[in-house]
Amino acid sequence: DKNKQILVLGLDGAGKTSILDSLALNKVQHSKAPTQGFNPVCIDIEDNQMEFLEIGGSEPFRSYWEMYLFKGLLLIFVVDSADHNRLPEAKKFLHQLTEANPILPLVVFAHKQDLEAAYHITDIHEALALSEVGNDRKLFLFGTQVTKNGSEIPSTMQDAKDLIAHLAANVQ
Ligand SMILES: Nc1nc2c(ncn2[C@@H]2O[C@H](COP(=O)(O)OP(=O)(O)OP(=O)(O)O)[C@@H](O)[C@H]2O)c(=O)[nH]1
Ligand SMILES: [Mg+2]
Repeated sequence: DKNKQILVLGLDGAGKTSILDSLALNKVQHSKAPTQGFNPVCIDIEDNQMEFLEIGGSEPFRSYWEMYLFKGLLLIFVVDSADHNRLPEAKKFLHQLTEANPILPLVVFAHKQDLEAAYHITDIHEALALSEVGNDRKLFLFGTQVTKNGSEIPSTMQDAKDLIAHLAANVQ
């Protein structure tokens, strides 16, 4: 369905814009400002144009997340792996979304793996209770990071990009 988008959600500061801009350029690009509302980004992947839609993670914008679920081909949920205090909050929102749509494929980015305090993906899996997000759902978890502006994106992000393209082509 050409009108459907890949939704990119997660708490403010998790790294959504930085991830999208880096995936679009294939070079690390840190975001310069928090997203105020909506941030649509088109990314070319293997001859296909894919439309991503980030919705800002600050409180005023979170009420829109669930409303846009129906437009989602798949959900990318980004967490700051080093922001331990807010993982329970991230989990709460993620579970609200997954309960609202029990089949939407889910790709979790355990982001900011470069930070000393970052939790390993196994701890993120636990903290977000990913084993409880539904048996009928495709679920993937990547440890990701963007470091120096202009550097190559890490291979796990390239892998994630390829997987997202594959999923988007196969779920309707
Ligand atoms: N150390 C580190 N910092 C990162 C990484 N990715 C993003 N950041 C920083 O985290 C901050 C927030 O990044 P954004 O991409 O704006 O986060 P966001 O999820 O889009 O936030 P909102 O738009 O407010 O919802 C910025 O200062 C980024 O430079 C990363 O992998 N490692
Ligand atoms: Mg943003």
